[in-house]
Amino acid sequence: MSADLWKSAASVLDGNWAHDHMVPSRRLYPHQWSWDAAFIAIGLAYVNPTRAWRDLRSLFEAQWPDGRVPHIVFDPLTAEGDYFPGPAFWDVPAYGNRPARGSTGLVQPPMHAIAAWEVYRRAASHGARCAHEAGEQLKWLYPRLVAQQEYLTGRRDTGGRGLASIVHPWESGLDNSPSWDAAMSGVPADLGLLDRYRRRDLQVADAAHRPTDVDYARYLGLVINYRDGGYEDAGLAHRHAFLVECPSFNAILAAAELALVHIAAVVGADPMIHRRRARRITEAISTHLYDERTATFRSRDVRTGTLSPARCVSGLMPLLLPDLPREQAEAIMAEAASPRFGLPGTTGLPVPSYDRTAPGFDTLRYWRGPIWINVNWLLRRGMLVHGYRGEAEDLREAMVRLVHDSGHYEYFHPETGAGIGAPMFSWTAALSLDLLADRSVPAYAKAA
Ligand code: 2M8
Repeated sequence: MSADLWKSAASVLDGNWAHDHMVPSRRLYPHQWSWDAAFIAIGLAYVNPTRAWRDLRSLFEAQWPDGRVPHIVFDPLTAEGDYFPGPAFWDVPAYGNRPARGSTGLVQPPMHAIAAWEVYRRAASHGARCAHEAGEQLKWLYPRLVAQQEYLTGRRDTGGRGLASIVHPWESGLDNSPSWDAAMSGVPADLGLLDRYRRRDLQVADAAHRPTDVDYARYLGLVINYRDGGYEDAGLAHRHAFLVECPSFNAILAAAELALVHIAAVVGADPMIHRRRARRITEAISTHLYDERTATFRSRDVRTGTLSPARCVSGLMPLLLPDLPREQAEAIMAEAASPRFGLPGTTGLPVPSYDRTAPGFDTLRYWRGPIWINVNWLLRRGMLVHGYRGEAEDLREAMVRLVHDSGHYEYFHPETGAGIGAPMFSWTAALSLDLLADRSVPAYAKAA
């Protein structure tokens, strides 16, 4: 089974390479996406490390002067009509040596330091010459990764609590998650926008899987508001209808600082700064995003100060952090094992994106129920960080089995395991390679 899966994963990645970057999916997502590039690099490291570094570099070559790494880098060779909202809708001005309309102005979870460190670790295991070459790549990336972190922990700390806020659900990567429903209910939905602009996703994907028109109108309205304010972050609290602190986004932000501890040591920078920052963000997550009453992590609406009532897979992601208090790590494991998520021990499947027992659990609509490989990969990493080796191994096997049986789909039906969304999806293929190679323990895991 593993030889077949390895071959098919490598061939998906071959097929999705577009001159200097990887597309998540040829039809549905024909540009470069930020956090996809990170997950993809982790897998490419096994089959084509040159492309893994190239993909990360292509993304960071589009970094804005303020440090933000755009959530989509547009491929000038892809037609405007092949993705909506495309370059003209975002209308990003030229910056640095980049032409106008080259990217979006939003961000995605900063997975890239983790990816860079994993690609480096893989290269370094091949001897001194490979380690040296990979070290040169890290030297180029390091200041850019630091600038990305500083943007997110600085300008994006709109709540002043030491956490990064997202200004749009798309920034979470968990786009349509019920985690945003409460905050989104306060965002005006101008359905007229959908007369003016045609949704491209509905032409290439099943409407039952995609966000509703009301949600889509809100998504567009939020982009327009941010765009018309020049993508400026100052004063957002007074002029933007959606500001949320997400436990998954912030857990990745802190885990990135932990990866930077290692990267800094390789490039001759000070690792301690990153250690301290990781602790500070972990503390802020632990203090502000944990609901004592239900023993779960939730997203916080910065505008109202309230925690979301929805229990989503994002609430399991703080397990990535080794400094999380023990009782909170145990609470995450209890939540993951409960019928709400049902670790593979009970279902045979990886965990779904939303609470299986919630009335709004939707087996098809993306991020509102289906299983995604990237968040399960992160959950397994968290299990290894905290020494839950048996559970981590069960989850690894469940992911490998699922992709082997159903294919490299974008996501999977949480009851039958059938593949849904885009086929030949890059991060599913890339992370399958990593799961097959089973390099297990992240460098910063707690000693057993
Ligand atoms: C999905 O998001 C895009 C918008 O960015 C979309 O729906 O068009 C999400 O699953 C996101 O996490 C992912 O990065 C992107 C590309 O795979 O698709």
